[in-house]
Amino acid sequence: MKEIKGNLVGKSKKFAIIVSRFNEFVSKQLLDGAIDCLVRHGVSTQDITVYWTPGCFEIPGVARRLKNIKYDCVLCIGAVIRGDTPHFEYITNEVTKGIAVLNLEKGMPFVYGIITADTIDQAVERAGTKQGNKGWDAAMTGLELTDLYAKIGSR
Ligand code: INI
Repeated sequence: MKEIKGNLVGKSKKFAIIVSRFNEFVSKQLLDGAIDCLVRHGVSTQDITVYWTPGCFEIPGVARRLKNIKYDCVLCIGAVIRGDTPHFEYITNEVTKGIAVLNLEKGMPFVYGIITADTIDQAVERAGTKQGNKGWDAAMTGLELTDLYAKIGSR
C-alpha cells in the first residue's frame, strides 16, 4: 500500500492571503490567526502577501488575478454575517462557488476560510474565542495542501 499525506511544513512556501474588509473586526482576527499559524510552521513573513478586498464577494475575482503570480497556496478569509434580507445567501453562494471553481480550474489550493454566521456572536466565537480561530484552521489546511500538491506534482 502507498499512502501520501501532506505535512505541515511551511519553509520556503509562498502564501497569498485574500481578506475581506467587510466585518473587519472579525476578519482581522482571522487574518492574524492565519499569519500566526503560517509563521509558527516555518513560513517566512517575506513569503506572505496580504490582499484586502471590500467584501467576500470580491475574493474569487482577486484570487483569479493571482494565477500568474508564483504562490503555493491562496488563503481566502472573511466573514459573512446574516442580516434581515436575503443578501447573506447571495454573498455566501458566490464566494463559495467562486473558490470551489478556482480549486478545480487552477491546479493549486485556494482555501475556504470564510465564516458564514447567523449572528455576530457566532462569528466572534470563531475568530479567536470559544470555537477557536478559523483563520488559523484555514492556514493549517493550506500548509497540508501545499505539501500534498507538491508531492503529487503537476498533472
Ligand atoms: N461582505 C462580507 O464580506 N460580509 C458580509 O456580511 C456582507 N454583507 O452582509 O453584506 C458583505 N457584503 C459586501 C459584499 O461582499 C460586496 O463587497 C458588495 O456587495 C460590493 O460588491
